[in-house]
Amino acid sequence: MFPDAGPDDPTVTAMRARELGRKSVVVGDRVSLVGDTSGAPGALARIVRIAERRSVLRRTAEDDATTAEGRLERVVVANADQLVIVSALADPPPRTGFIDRCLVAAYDADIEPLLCLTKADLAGPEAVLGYYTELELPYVLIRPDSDLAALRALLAGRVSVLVGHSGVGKSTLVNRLVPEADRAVGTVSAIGRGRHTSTSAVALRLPPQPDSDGDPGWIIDTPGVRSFGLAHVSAESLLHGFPDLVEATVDCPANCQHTAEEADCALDAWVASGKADPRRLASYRRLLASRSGEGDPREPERNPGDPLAGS
Ligand SMILES: Nc1nc2c(ncn2[C@@H]2O[C@H](COP(=O)(O)OP(=O)(O)OP(=O)(O)O)[C@@H](O)[C@H]2O)c(=O)[nH]1
Ligand SMILES: [Mg+2]
Repeated sequence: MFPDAGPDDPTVTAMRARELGRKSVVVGDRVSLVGDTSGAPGALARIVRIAERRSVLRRTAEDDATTAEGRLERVVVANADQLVIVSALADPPPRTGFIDRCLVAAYDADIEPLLCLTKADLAGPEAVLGYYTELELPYVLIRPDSDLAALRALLAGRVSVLVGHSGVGKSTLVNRLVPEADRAVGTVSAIGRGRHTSTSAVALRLPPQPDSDGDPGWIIDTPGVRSFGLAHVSAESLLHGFPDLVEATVDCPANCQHTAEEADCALDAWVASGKADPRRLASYRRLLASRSGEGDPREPERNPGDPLAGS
């Protein structure tokens, strides 16, 4: 029904047909085309059907579902198999609060997470990796001269989407993986923020590798985001982004909300006995609070003494 075009097939320009109504087409969608699919100059095809999506990665502008912004839900991509959470180790500095949000979104959408730590030439990964010790989270380290074979192996055979703050090096990485991609790359300002160089998401076919005859996969570059709002994720599902904490909650009283105000929440004892990092519990509770409108995801939420914690 939706055969894949091969690498040598022409690039077809298509527009959404009126019969699709208000349904929007997003990057990663598999579609049926009619009309001129020759790819010749000036040829225009029409998208008449969108296939059922295997996965949908969403984010909201804010965390609080009671506000208009919180209800503004954006589909980032469809049909991704892997969420590559790109975080620089410096310039801009890593924010585990942001990574935690991406992990929640990945588990919620049933997309496998991969942590990609860039700019490893500028700072070491120990602090970030230490925070995730309990989580069997796969990760790769990237520096300008690093060999990308391990990353290519993790990307092979699937559709991966890169997400991260502006300036962390997503497009730089895409250009290395797909030399003809020619994605614009930006600079990072003195305050350590990128300039939102990429303005739209683009899916690119990864090139075949000489030592492998399998499908090299697809990579989707996306514009940098300031926050990853989670208003669409239920309080229950938030916990799935914290597999190191989940187990403790079987000992919670019925209807425990797991907030710091809950006198008998079993998470406090779990952390106190060293079974999980207290910073992970603090991060989970910051997310819970933020969803009920007590925090603003756009502001770095820092814990005094924990420079990694912002989002
Ligand atoms: N030192 C160092 N700099 C890097 C590395 N990767 C990327 N950069 C630099 O970081 C800056 C931002 O890179 P981009 O690739 O534009 O970042 P981006 O994540 O695509 O940013 P947006 O499109 O704004 O979301 C550029 O100046 C890159 O040269 C790295 O591994 N080490
Ligand atoms: Mg970019």
